[in-house]
Amino acid sequence: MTIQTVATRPFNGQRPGTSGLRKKVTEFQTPGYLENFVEAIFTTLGDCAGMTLVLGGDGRFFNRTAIQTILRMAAAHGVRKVFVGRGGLLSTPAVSCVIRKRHANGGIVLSASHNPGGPHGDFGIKFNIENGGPAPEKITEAIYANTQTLHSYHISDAPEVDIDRIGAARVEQMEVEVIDPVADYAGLMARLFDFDAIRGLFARGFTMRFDGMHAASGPYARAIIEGMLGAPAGTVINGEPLEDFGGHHPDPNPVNAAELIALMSGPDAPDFGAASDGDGDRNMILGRQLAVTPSDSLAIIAANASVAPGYRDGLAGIARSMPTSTAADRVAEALGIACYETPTGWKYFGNLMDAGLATLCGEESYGTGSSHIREKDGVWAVLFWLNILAATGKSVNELVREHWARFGRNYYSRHDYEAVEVMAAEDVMMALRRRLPAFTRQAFDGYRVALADDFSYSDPVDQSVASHQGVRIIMDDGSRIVFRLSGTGTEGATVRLYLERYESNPARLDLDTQEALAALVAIAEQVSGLKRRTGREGPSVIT
Ligand code: G16
Repeated sequence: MTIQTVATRPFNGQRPGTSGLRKKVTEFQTPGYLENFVEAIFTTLGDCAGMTLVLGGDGRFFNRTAIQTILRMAAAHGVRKVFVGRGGLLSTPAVSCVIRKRHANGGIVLSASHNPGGPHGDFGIKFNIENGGPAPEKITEAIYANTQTLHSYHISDAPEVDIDRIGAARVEQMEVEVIDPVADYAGLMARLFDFDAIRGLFARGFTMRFDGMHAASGPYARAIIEGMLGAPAGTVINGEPLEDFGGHHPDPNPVNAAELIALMSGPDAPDFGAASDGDGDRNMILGRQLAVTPSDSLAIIAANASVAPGYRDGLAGIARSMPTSTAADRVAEALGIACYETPTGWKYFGNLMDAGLATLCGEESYGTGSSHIREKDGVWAVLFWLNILAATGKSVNELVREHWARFGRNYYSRHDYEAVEVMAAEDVMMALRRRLPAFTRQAFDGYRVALADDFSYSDPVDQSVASHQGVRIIMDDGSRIVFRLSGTGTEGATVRLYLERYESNPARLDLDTQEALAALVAIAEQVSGLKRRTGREGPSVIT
C-alpha cells in the first residue's frame, strides 16, 4: 500500500449550495471531480492526524464507489479512524447521531436528498462538523476556495474495504469500523419517546403506513416501528433502499408520494400515514384524507411536545426558516418562549441549538427536527407524532382541527418553477429587488403591504450575517408572499414562490388551500411577472 499524489485541476461549480455539493452523477464521475472536492474538505480540516470521522450515504447509485474513494483519501490524509455504515448506508440523521454519540470530529454524508438517483440522477456530498450538523457557511466557503486552488490530491492505492460486514478493517494506518447503521439511532429514539405507549397503540389495532420511498429511512422504520414498537409487518412499504429509488423521486410530499396519498384518501385508509425522503431527514405526516403541512406539523409537535419523555422539561425555543409559515410563532408565544427566523438551510439552526436557544426546528420543505441531533430527522418526526397520538388518544384530524381552532390556521403553499433558464430566474429576483421600496404601504386586492424586503439574518450567537436570503412581501394581516431561488437543484434554476395567509375566523378554517391563497397568487404574479419572465404557464410542482 502506498500513498499517491495525483495531479488534478480546479473544476467549475464546486460551490456547496443549501446543503452541500449536488450535481448529476455523470458530473461526479468525471475523473478527479469527487477527489477534488474531498481533497478540499481534507485541506480545510488541516492536520487530520488523530481524527475520527463518520462516513455514509443514502445508498444511491455511486454511493459505494464514493465511499471507497473517500476511505482511501482519508487514509492518505492520516485520519485515525472512520466509522462506516454497513453497505455504505447511513441516513443523514443517523450520521449526525453517530458523530455525536461516538465523539467523532465530523462526518461526510453522501446524498442528494430528495433528488432522483440512478446513473442519470443526482449525487451529493456534504461535510458535517463535530456537533453533528452541516458545516456552517464559513467552512463550506473555505472548502469551495480550496477546490479552486488545488493541483493535486492524495490517495492510497489500498484495495477496497469490505463494507458489507460489521467489523474492523485497515487502510494504511487508518482503522475502519463498519457499524450497524440503525443501532445508535434506534437507541436514541427509545430514550426520547414513550415506546411503551406507542406499543400499546399498535396493540389496540392502530393502523399505519410508512412509505420508505425505496430510500434510506426504510431500514430504520422497519427496525423501530415494526421491530421495536410491534407494528404489523407491512406497516413499512417501499422499505428496501434501491440505488435508483425504484425510478421515483424520493421526496415525501403529496405530489411525489402519490401512492401513499391515494391510500390515505381511500375507504380503507389506515389511521396514520407518513413518508421520508432519499436520505431520511424529511418527513410527511398524513391523517385520513388529510396532509398536514410541514409548518403545521412543527407547530403541533411544539404545542404537544411535553407528552414525550425527552421533551417533558419544556422547550428552550423554536426556530423556523423564513419561508416556513408562522404557525409555530403562535405556539411559541403561547408557551412564552422565543421563536427564531433563519434563512433556508438546516445549517443555520446549529448555533441556536448548540447555544441552548432552540429545541425544536422546522422548515416548510418537509423538515422537522430537534436538538437531539443537528440534522432534520424524518423518522424522529414520525415517532413524535406516534407519541402524541398515543398520549392523547386523538386522531391526526382531531389534533389538527383542534390546533386550528385554538391558534388559527395558516393556509400555506409552495409553488415551484423548476429547471427554468438561470438568466430568467435571476431576472425575476433582480426585478423584485429593484421594486421592493415601491411595494411598502402599497395596496393590492384587499391587502396592504406592511413590509417588503430582501431577508437578511444576523446569527444571534456568532453574529455572522447571511443576506439576500429571499424577497418577502408581508401584508398588514401577516399574510406573506416570499420568492427565493432554490439552492439544491441540479438543472437550470428553480424559483420558489411561498404563499401564506392567516385565518382565525372559525367559519373559514376549512377552505381549499389553493382557493384560500388565490388572491395572493395573483398579487405574486402582478409584482414579479414570474410566468412572463420564465415563459411558464404555471408552476411545475405545487405542494
Ligand atoms: C435542504 C436543506 C433544507 C432546505 C431544503 C430546500 O434539504 O437542508 O434546509 O430547506 O434543502 O432548499 P432549497 O429551497 O434551497 O432547494 P435536503 O432535504 O434537500 O437536504
